[in-house]
Amino acid sequence: MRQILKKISFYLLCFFLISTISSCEDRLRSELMVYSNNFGQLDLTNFDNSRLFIFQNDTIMGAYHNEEVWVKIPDLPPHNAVKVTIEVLAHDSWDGNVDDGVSGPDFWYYKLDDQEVYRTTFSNTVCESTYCLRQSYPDQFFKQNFPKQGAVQTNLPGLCLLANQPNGTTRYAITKIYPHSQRELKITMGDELMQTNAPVPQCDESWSIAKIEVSVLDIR
Ligand SMILES: [Ca+2]
Ligand SMILES: [Ca+2]
Repeated sequence: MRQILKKISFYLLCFFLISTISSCEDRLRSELMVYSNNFGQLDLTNFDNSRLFIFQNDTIMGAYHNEEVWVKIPDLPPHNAVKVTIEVLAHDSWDGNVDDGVSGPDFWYYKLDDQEVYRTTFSNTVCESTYCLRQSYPDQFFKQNFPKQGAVQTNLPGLCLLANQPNGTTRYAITKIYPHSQRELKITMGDELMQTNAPVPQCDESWSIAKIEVSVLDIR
């Protein structure tokens, strides 16, 4: 009896090890970074509606308000998925999920090959017991997270309306993996910002891109 139990345990262990190892092998076969642009080299090859400016000693692309900007990344090696990282700076008084027809919601989204794959909101407001405009990020719209949740940097000044405030710009780094196998990838970034009561809405809230990075993956 003891021998049989030993044998069963042995076979179970083998089965566990084999399934674990093969599932590891099957998940990610290769990953290759094919594009990385932080605009330090002023590289705007294959962009549309791009413009650069210097913010806090860093060259970034923007600022945008109710606009789209896209980049095409050609000549990708064979792959079946892409990992896309976008660093977004939300400047000034983004109002997150507020749905009042005046201040928001304030959407930011991106598309891959003209298909929207990600839509969220950002909120740059304070959060107190009597006033707290929630944002969807780090989830997609509609989720009720706290303002600036998931940010990688919050101590940057605003760009226009909040230019004199030390926490007026929030930096987010969004990394996602998507199925993709075409030789070219088009990334379109855009927003739907609302601020109908502001004399200059672009000054009230806008966004910029600090970095775009793409890796091609082989996942089996
Ligand atoms: Ca606002
Ligand atoms: Ca707004």
